[in-house]
Amino acid sequence: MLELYHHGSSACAAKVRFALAEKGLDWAGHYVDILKGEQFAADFLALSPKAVVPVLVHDGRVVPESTVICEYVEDAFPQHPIYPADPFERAEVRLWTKAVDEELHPACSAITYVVSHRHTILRNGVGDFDTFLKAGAREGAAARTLKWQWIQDGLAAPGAADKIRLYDAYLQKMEDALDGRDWLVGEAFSMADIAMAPYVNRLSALAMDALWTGGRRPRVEGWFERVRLRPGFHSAFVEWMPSGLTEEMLANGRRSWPDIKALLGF
Ligand SMILES: N[C@@H](CCC(=O)N[C@@H](CS)C(=O)NCC(=O)O)C(=O)O
Repeated sequence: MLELYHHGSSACAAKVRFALAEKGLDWAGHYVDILKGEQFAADFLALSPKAVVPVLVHDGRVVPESTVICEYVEDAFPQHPIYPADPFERAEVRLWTKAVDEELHPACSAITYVVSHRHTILRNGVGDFDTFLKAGAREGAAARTLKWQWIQDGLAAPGAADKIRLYDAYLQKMEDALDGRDWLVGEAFSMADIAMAPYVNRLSALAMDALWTGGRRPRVEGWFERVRLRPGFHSAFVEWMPSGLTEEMLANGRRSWPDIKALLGF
């Protein structure tokens, strides 16, 4: 029995849902509303001391961290492989997943919070700084302080603009990698595409498709169209979005677009 603790708009949770769908695996969900602070409930913190989704529980055994979860399900359930057989291509896939974990995901958190989630969280109630810090104490004070600044100050928060420039640089890295090929690694769809899909989809969810459409990054545009046609895309990315949040993120994204465009210089 596979159980997934997840949230509808979480990029790392969507990555795991996409991997599970592509591998044809069934799972039972436990929905953790991270925009309402449910990640700080004692029973969830016992599974996820950093207070983040996703967490997989397989027959009672706990596997945190989205990339580790995807590697685990590939090892535990070899059917419909999402990692290539060739060792060099496997290394190439891991370079993408490592980049996501180390750089792109933190950049995605920044843009998502400063453009949209801050408005939702402020409306849901964030309390004062001390309460906010204490709620996520296990996550580390530095990460919590950064989130507080994104929520309070938006795009003016320290380092937020740099993270958005880094995000844009990753789209260019994809454009370069897709030269002469349909997928990011080798000839076939793989975990590299699964790992990057939530981050392109996030920009689309924030109405920022112009970062690759209109001739700006045509290979990324074609890639995203192919990704959207994958059998697992709808269940991973669309079905779980909380009602109202899709529209809210689009509206917030459209409002911030002039600032993002100016920041990226186009
Ligand atoms: N490295 C972790 C990152 C997990 C993470 O940042 N999860 C976010 C959603 S994408 C979360 O649960 N945030 C809750 C919060 O920040 O309070 C992974 O890949 O699983």
